[in-house]
Amino acid sequence: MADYTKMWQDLGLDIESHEALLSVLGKAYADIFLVQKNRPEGMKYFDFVMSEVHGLRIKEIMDAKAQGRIVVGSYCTFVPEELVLAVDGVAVGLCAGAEFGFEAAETLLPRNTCSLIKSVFGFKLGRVCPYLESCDIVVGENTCDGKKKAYEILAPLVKDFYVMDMPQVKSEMGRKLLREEYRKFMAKLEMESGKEITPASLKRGIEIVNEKRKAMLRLNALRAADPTPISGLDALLINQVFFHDDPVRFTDSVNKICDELEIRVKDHTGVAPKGTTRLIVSGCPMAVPNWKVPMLIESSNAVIVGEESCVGERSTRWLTDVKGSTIDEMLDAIVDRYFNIDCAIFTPNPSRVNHVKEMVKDLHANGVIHYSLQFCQPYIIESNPVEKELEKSHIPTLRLETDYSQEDTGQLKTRIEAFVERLKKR
Ligand code: BJ8
Repeated sequence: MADYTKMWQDLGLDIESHEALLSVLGKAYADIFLVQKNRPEGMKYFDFVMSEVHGLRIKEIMDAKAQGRIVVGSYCTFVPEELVLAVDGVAVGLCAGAEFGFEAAETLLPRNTCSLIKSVFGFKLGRVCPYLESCDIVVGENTCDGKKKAYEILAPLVKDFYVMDMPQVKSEMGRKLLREEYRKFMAKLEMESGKEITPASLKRGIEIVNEKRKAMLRLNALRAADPTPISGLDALLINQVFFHDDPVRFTDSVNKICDELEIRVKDHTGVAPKGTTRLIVSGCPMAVPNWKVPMLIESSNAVIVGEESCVGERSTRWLTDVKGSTIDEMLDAIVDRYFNIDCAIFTPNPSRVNHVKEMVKDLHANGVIHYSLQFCQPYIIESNPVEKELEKSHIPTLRLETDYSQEDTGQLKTRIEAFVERLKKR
């Protein structure tokens, strides 16, 4: 990587802590990803993106800012990239997947806060995230109680923190609320960017994001093959890069790897032998660099073939209808698309478990690992009925609850191995 110290200094990063973080991440990446066997050639692009994730990509974002484009960061898949693109902005997902700065975070938050939220604070207080520091607007959404209360404390620490309210029920009123919030967000984007959203610019934003999602749907479908042509770790990585990369270049790179995977499927080439135990992971999102559980699963004679998660299918499913020609029609189509997202903050939330069942069937999975972050009430509470419903449909399920530390890896590995053994005996 070139020397980006000056750029990081200008962004106000703590250079020493940032270097330390990058060196830990670089080593973890090499130990987890680069040691995998039979990786598709197309993963080289994503390896490159990861090697430059705080370098070249940030440089591109700074160049975009210099050209007058705004940068909008978010912590949730409910924030529509289509709208940001409609003002020619740059949308970035703000990663919160590392156990960094938790001690500082716990001076502001209770200890029993989920790791994802603590990581948001750790990155901010430790000044180690160039994405967060380059944002013109940071959007916080009123989803789970942990996030919405934590955002009250985060808001004064961030340059322009914008709160988006969120429905909790899939009702007509809920839909109206989401539409109104998206409309208000459009006005905010127009004000900050100084650019008007036109039918043409909104359509363009929708089309770019649809293409990105189509590429991901193509990738997901290819994982139905046995042997599976790509590891769950690599697929997760692509899902994580989904939130940072330039959308057009990302789409192109995913389609390229899909071309390669199609040939692999035809040739019966896979990352693990045919008949390897196949698992779906369902639950909380795994933001970069949260790779712990997938790494444990795939080193236990199993392969992950799908992610029912916001870093996974909840972000990539459903395209936005492009038929509309007015802003109102297109906004309705965007609301229709996003209102499908079956996050556990919704009550009730039956479509989520139904989709897990569909994924098991379509991807020929042998079982499901339900992944919850400790202290995440929505997903932990929902894991019980989800497990019951899946077991009723004869889908073996293992519920895991963990955090970002490495302390429980031995215990998790033992449970995962026992689960994989149980599946093999069926
Ligand atoms: S749409 S899943 S990205 S809210 S793990 S912070 S839920 S206590 S992240 Fe999410 Fe949007 Fe929903 Fe998706 Fe709270 Fe749970 Fe922590 Fe979580």
